Amino acid sequence: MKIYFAGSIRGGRQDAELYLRIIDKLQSYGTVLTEHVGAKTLEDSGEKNLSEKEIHDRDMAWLQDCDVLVAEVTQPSLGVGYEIGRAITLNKRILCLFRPDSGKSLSAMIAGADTGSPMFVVKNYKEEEVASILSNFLN
Ligand code: 6K6
Repeated sequence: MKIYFAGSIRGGRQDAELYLRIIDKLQSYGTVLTEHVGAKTLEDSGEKNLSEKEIHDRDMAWLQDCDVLVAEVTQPSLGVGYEIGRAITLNKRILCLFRPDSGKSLSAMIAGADTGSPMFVVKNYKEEEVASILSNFLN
């Protein structure tokens, strides 16, 4: 299975270590195309020499190629919202993970897109629930 993981980059890196832990769990289900989203520093990601167009075009190619999109949506990010919208149009299965304990409110455009279909699932979660949520969604 090819998994596209989306998480905030320019929207703010507060949750980067959590992204790494989620990516680590996702790797037991298949290939995570976007490991760099959990990178500790931009230098670690090895991406600093790519132009913005190269990043956009490569990420869109990966999005087309993936089987599922898993997005951590607690830290608001224009890029993650854009990826979710594009993935809906591409008919990809999508799991959005949101932590209510953060005190943030999820955009109605994401929360309201969950109509009960297995193609688009929004889960309010605590970190200890990640393993079982991923297992339910990916198995
Ligand atoms: C730095 C660190 C990791 O990557 C970089 C270089 N920039 C990007 N590289 C790859 N994907 C990116 C980059 N910037 C944004 N994205 C994509 O948009 C990712 O797939 C994220 O899910 C999403 C983050 O968007 P912003 O608006 O928070 O940056």
